[in-house]
Amino acid sequence: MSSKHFSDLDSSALPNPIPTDVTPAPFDHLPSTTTSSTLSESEEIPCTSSSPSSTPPPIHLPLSWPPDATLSLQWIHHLIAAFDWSSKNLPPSHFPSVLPVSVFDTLILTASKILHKEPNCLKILQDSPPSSDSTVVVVGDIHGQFHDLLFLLQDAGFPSENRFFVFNGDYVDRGAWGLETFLLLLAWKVFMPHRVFLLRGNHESKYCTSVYGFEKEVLTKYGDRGKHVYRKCLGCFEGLPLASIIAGCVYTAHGGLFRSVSVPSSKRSKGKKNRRIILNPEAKGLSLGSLEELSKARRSVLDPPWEGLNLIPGDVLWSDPSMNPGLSPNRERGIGLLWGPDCTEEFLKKFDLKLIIRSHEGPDAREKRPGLAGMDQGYTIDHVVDSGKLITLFSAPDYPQFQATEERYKNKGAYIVLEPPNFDVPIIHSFEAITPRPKVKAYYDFEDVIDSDEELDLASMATEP
Ligand SMILES: [Mn+2]
Repeated sequence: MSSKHFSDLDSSALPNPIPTDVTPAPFDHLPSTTTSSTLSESEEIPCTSSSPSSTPPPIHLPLSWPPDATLSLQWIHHLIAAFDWSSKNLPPSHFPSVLPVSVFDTLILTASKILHKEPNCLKILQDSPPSSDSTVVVVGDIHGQFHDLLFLLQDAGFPSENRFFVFNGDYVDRGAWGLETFLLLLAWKVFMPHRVFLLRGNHESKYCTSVYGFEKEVLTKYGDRGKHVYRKCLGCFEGLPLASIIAGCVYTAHGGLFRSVSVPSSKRSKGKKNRRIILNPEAKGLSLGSLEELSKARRSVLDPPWEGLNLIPGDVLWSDPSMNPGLSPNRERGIGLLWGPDCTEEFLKKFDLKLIIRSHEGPDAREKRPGLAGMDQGYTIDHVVDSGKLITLFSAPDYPQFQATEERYKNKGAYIVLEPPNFDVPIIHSFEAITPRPKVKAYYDFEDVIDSDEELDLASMATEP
């Protein structure tokens, strides 16, 4: 395969001068500090960034798959530098000159094979005792804000033997670099499949990506091959696991808790091998689902259903916490549940957990949730109960990228670090958005599309093939 230095590219096609000697600096414009805090200490402690990783060598474009078919840290450095550079210097339609369809195909196929084999609920650091210096970084919604993700990775430190990452979904939509974001995370998954874990968000679906920009982004970036690329992305979304349990004590999922879809059958068949499961999908008699039920749910669906028998994936991806007790249908969203502090306590206690980390609500959503805190610091502590806590974590600062009003939320993003020995005291790092953000056009009509994901158009989902 032929490869070029940046300087070999056809400069007439490019809006900005081509750098001649490209030693990319993917982490320019970094804010100088972040803040971190633990739940037990309310004062803010300056967070020292880990030292920058070794400077990558000059990049050759287009990128090619490694000849020995094994991804390396250097390849990921190249991918980061190439995406960062192209996002600032190339029109979106030139994306195949950075990552050809053939390389995309190999990356997504390799990642999909790994992801599809993973269980619905990943057990992280559970089977073997973690080494004393293992940490886990948990990340919330990113929504195509690629440069903010680069900052987060630099600030938290890259995934490594001792640094696990759990991403809580919503990689794409709204922001202009969902493809770069998702592909970078897939590359990390392929490179370190037992250290990097990618959970599904509600936006990793056909419905959301057709409304909030990712489909159009892919069609714009890959032109006549765009439909093929989009289809492959949807197939990969279907394979993403739904939840994780970290060190036996922290449950993470994009939306959160979920209903039980089965009730124990009558005494007659109790204890028998052929014990029957009676499905109970009706809203009446809603009860909290178990981890066993979660493990049995069928997650390979383009749009998790809001009715019928397979409700657990939709709940896990779409539900929200509430200050009102009990479980109830999530009428604002049209899918999923609302659950109260009593449900958080029941879930934590039943499964011997200390913490729930969920995402899914940004500053726009929180504006409409009286009783729940705003998202200006990138996280909120929603429930504090006897057995532990429920935290909402949102990692897209200055969100959404495109807004119809001058006034912005100016929210920080945040990520959480869990440390040994117990992994149950979250250390929260809040960070500012990268400025300036490269100027690009939105891939959806952000002036018309509603702010948060409320009022899901169920009718249009129902007609999807
Ligand atoms: Mn979401």
